[in-house]
Amino acid sequence: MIRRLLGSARSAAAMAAAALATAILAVASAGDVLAAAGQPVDRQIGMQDAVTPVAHAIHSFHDMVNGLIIAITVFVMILMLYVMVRFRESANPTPSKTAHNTMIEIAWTVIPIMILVVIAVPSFRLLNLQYAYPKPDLTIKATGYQWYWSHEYPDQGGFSFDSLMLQPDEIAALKAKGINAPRNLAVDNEVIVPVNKNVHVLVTAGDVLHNWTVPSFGSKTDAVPGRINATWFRAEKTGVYYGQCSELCGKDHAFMPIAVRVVTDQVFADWSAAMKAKVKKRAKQIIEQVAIEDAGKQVANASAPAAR
Ligand SMILES: [Cu+2]
Repeated sequence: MIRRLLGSARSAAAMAAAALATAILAVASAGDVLAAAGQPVDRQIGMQDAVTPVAHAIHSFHDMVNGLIIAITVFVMILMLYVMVRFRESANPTPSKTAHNTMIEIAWTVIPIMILVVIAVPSFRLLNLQYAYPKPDLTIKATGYQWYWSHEYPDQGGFSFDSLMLQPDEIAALKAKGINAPRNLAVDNEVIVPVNKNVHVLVTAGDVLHNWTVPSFGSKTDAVPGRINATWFRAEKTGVYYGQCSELCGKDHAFMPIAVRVVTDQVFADWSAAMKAKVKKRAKQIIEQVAIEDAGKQVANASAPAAR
């Protein structure tokens, strides 16, 4: 009886594994088609594209745990269906009086422990990647206020600026110039960082709790008044990456987005020099030029999806 139950459990496990493989393929292909870099898109299912080592690690950890969840759910579902059908009253009029089975009890204790260990190892590796900060090439201080972000570049001469969400008329003006400016995400002064450089972001707040988040970077850090938290990223691709305050902070919580533009070393050096010299108009021109080029690239990519 027990042997037969174990045999059925084994075939159920094989079926669960097959169902899992199909589900993972479905999730992976949907995520590939419907995810985007830097900002959400209509009918998106997957996460925004990962462009930093931490975001890549978060995505693969997510996929692994998701696979385990699907496998366990399918396995339990198949077992329950089997029990319901095989041991229904009409098919099994005299129920077994078995109350204990040492082997099964050991198995259902040890297997979950092993699953937790399998989850724990990459989980701690990911935590270490997030919090063992590599040597920074650039440090930025982000301060959350009700309801905007202020960004300071302490190792670039200490210049700073506020980043406020653009209003509809400002967005229309940028679009007229050929710059991509998504509603509720675009800001007047973007955070500018060089590509392939370790950037530390020191995050704090000036009034209430906020949270500095950029999904494509895998960065999400609480901004706490009187305290400095830190996150880091190394963006692998140029472009603009958006995020939003992710700690409920009052009536305009939804309207204090974060926009980080990743540029080449040369553009960053030019922009930083203009900011240091307080020639804000020149700095703005440099970034607008890059933004027009980036928007052109996005249009080209969108019209040639097969080239991705
Ligand atoms: Cu906030």
